[in-house]
Amino acid sequence: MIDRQSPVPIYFQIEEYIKQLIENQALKPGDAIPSEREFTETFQVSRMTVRQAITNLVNEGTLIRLKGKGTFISDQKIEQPLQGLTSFTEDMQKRGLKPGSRLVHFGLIPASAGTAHRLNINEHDPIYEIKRIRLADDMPMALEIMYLSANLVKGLTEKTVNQSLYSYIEKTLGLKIGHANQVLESSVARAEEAKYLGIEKNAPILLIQRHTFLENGAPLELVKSTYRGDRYKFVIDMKRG
Ligand code: 16G
Repeated sequence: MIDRQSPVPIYFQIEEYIKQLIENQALKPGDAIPSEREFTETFQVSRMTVRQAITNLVNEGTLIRLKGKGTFISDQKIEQPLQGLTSFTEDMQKRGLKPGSRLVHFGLIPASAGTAHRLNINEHDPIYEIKRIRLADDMPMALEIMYLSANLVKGLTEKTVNQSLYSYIEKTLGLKIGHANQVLESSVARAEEAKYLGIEKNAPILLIQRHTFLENGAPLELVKSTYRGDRYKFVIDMKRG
């Protein structure tokens, strides 16, 4: 399996070998990989070389090292395309995952000056403030905090926001969602986010802020989403010129 004549470094060949095992599903997410000793014996290479290969795979997120337990295959990250204005429910369904929500907070409050400005309503107009954990196959993926004008998105209840909000807006209310501005930033989980997402405090997260508009130009929602850095990667196709 290891080609000592090859100009490809041996540690890199070991990395490729482990990746192959994952691709062939000989090793699945959550499985432990063989110990450093087993690798050195199988490949007849130094422990340093094996360690280098494993460290590289840990650093790129393919493997995860758990103190005192060993090294395991990480869960595959969800690839989220950046083009296309889709809902969480649609994104999960496309991947064959079961979408879900766990409502953390639902309130009807008066808009602050800043939120009113961004939603193009008057200060103190009623807005919904909704916080929900988004689930894929019952696993927490993201935490969303959103603000919507109650005079535009009428009749929201705790029950409706446990299902797809976009479906309620489009199918029940007959509003047409047009476009959104989105900003992505990297950050680390604060205590509250860590608790809701089931990750360690200070674990890497992706912060996404979306400002969505209807086709007629009216601002629809202000959303701040916190995505788990260990479960998500964002991809985009780019054209030159
Ligand atoms: C996504 C959107 C959010 C939208 C929600 C609707 C991002 C960053 N956010 O989470 O703005 O409100 O989908 O999802 O993509 P739903 O229709 O499943 O409720």
